[in-house]
Amino acid sequence: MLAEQQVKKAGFAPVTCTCLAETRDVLAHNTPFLCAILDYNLPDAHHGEVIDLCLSAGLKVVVLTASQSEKTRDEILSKPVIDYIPKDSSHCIDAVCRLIKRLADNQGHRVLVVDDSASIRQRISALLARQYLTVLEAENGEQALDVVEKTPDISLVITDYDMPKMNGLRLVSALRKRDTECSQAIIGLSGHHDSALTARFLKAGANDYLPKPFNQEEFFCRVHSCLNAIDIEWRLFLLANTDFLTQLCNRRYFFERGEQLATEARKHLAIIDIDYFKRINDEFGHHIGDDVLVEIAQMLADAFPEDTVARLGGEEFCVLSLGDLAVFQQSLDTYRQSVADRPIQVLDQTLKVTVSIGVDSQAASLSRLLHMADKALYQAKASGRNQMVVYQG
Ligand code: GH3
Ligand code: MG
Repeated sequence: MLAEQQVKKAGFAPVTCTCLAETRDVLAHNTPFLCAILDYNLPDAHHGEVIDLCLSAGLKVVVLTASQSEKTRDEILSKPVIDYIPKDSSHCIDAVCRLIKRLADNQGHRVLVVDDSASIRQRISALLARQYLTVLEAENGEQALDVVEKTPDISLVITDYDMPKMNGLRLVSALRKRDTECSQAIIGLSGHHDSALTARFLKAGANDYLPKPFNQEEFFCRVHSCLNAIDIEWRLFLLANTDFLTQLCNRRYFFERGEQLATEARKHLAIIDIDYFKRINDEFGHHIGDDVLVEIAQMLADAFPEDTVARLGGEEFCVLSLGDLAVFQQSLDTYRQSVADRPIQVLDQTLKVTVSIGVDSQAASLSRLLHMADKALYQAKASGRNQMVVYQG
């Protein structure tokens, strides 16, 4: 019952069974489950029979057991279960909750397995797939870099050391050299019994190292701790770089992105400012004003999926584009028109909102682009609002 409460508290919807027969009844309904948390010893099944039952129903299985025997542990781990958790203290329920959460979060992660041995790749991939991870494979470092280039959202790379073309250490260094927003966690592997290899992998930038052959439990623990670290890193990145209200990039991200694009020869920048926004707040209240900001921001993000779209502050937004200038200006004007044409529905209110837009594409630096676009925006406001002005130097 404690387990049920804790699992619920962690945000999941458990179905509990107290014996093998009841488990059979529940499975007969074909309900999709994230996983099954099984007690090895049930009143009508003392030898882990429920494990085979759930595995044969295609469920991911985590086993809890009070048994301290090595034999039981080995027997459980010889089956394709996700994990084995000893019931040695009340903390085991915390471990179960952490594991379920990890499994649920794993569904959004891709892992790249790099090894020149097809059978080892296959074995590691099968272990990872058992944990809801999406697995990609490469035969050597060169191929791995190619896969990472084409698949930017890989969270973890597990790489062997000794491979043709590019070995694991060179791959780690090359991955760490890449200048991307979110880096991958890396685990090095090797069958060499060279004690210096651990330090060499870690110094090259790997997060962890495992000698081959490895123990399955240890492997999962290390994979989980890497993915936990990646999740925290990503959450912090989003917190630091996203505007809380509109979920657009924030001012800080925008200026950092501007720095990264400093050497790009062709950049265009637009400042979008809601017209008479203060009146909306005054007339309908701040919360309706907030809803309008969210709606206008969403429309802007949808209109410029390829560009950097940010909330600069207040009711002022910004788009930084590297694309074709004529297409950019046309898209901005289409956006302006669609805002004007589409009354915004918030609660029981229908509001007419317009935006003014200032654009510059001549200045070289981000600060000059902003300055010129701001001048153009001022002109758009002074000429009656609901219009776009391109700065003419
Ligand atoms: P203009 O057409 O000249 O741009 O007039 P305006 O009323 O849009 O501009 P002004 O700068 O006078 O007012 C902007 C208002 O935006 C004032 C401020 O209270 C409001 N504002 C800034 N941030 C937020 C926010 O996060 N939520 C809400 N609801 N209002 C905000
Ligand atoms: Mg305004």
